[in-house]
Amino acid sequence: MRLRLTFLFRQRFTSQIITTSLTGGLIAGYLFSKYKPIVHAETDKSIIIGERIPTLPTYSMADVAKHTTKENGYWLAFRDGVYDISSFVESHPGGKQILKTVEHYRIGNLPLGEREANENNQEEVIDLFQYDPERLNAIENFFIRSEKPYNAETKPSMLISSFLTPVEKFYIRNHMHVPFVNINQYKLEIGNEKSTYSLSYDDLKDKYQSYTITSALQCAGNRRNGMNNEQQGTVQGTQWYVGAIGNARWTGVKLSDVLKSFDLDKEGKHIQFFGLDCDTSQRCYGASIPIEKALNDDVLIAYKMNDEILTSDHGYPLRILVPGIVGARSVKWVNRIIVSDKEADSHWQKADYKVLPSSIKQPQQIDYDNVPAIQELNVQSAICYPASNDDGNKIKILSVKPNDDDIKNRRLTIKGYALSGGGRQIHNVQISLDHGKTWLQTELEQLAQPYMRAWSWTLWTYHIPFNDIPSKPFDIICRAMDTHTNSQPDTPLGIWNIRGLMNNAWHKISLQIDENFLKEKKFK
Ligand SMILES: Nc1nc2c(c(=O)[nH]1)N[C@H]1C(S)=C(S)[C@@H](COP(=O)(O)O)O[C@H]1N2
Ligand SMILES: [Mo]
Repeated sequence: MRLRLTFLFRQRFTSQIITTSLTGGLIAGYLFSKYKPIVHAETDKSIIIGERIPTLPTYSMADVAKHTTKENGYWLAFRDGVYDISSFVESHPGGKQILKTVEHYRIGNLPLGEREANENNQEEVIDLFQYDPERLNAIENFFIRSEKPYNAETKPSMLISSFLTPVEKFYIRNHMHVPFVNINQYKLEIGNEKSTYSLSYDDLKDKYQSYTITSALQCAGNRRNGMNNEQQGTVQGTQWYVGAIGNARWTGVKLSDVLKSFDLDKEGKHIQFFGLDCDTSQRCYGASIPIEKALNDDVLIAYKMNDEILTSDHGYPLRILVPGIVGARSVKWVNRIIVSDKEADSHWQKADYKVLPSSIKQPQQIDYDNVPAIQELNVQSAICYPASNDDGNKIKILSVKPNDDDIKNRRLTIKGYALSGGGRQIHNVQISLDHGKTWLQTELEQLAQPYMRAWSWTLWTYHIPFNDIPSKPFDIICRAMDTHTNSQPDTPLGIWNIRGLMNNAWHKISLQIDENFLKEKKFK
């Protein structure tokens, strides 16, 4: 019977199924990949499939294993839940209907700990990434660091080619899959321990005033690759070069307006955000920010990026946008906002995205509760032009052919970005051609931004006269200072941490003027 069933479901759901070992899991796996949390048809209460329900009886995996025939019925275990799917097996209605009704088959819970002990017998047979969008022209715009989950950084020359980063060139940092969203069922839940309110997508857009801010977003892991060194070791995580950053116009409603409208601004220390992207154990991406930040600054529940509806990679339908703070807190696909005395109980708030002491060589070696979560960004700058279209992490010495404009003006143009955290404006950006002995002031392109609300990045340009350029390989270094005279460290040695976070050491590129150009154009 088991074999026949498997076959039956394979036929129906082939595209969703990768592997299986148990019939029940096939169904459950398929069931749960789509709607999280599922809206219960009758009670209209949000429930999470497989979550422990204290009022139900307990059955062991051994009990479950006895129910695999028509006579005894068909049971299955999924997460902490035990299900009797006999009637389902008799009638096997179509997929959509099953999705809505799976918890109707619920009869009990596994004993505490059995789920973990039997994880191998409870199967997850879904391609969580089935809703990841097609990404057109990705290779043109990005260095793709991983496909599943999708992590792609903007090529440096593209970064500085416009003040606002076009959506299709904006870096994408996904810790898991892109979740499925049914906008008609979508609800944003907002609450605290006592009460929970909910808003539909249209409610949110219609009932609150909209705001637009220009803000950079930068991953705390941007420039991680530059932290690897021989003395201290290779850092762990996605090996970003300088492109896990972008600058965009974000439109949405103020988080503070929404909190105030439900009287949720009076108590609590942290505002927690959770996304619809959850792993197979129902752990969803989540992060939190201090309530002071949420109430006083331009923190948005955003629905537009550069005046267009958010794309699925950037968090459709709604994402949080916390300006001045590391990207990790700007939760995408947000569907739950919780006011609490505690930080979000998620891996990314409680363990990852923390700068550990340099003595820690394995992240497991530390009690994370003693290390604060990163919030505000530090002062940062990077050189983005000239740059190669090949992976910035691999280029040792870049061969540069000056463009026509530069030839006419007998100069080499250098461009890059700078940014600081917490709304601090960039005060200056300088470059050095002699390893930091002397510094040259660059020209800044920046917005006039309100005091302590400088969320946007600053682009900068410097023209090096041909006469000042050596004919052999040479280095260019850049560094920025913000209005609080925070500056960047000269090397990553003093800020090295095993997860390679918050690298803001002076950025250096090594280059050489193209040999043929040197010969042809009488460079000097
Ligand atoms: N739900 C959810 N939100 C998320 C993430 C995620 O994986 N899931 N990644 C975070 C991280 S680490 C960063 S740097 C930014 C990246 O936003 P972007 O992909 O729109 O550039 O989103 C943040 N929000
Ligand atoms: Mo990030």
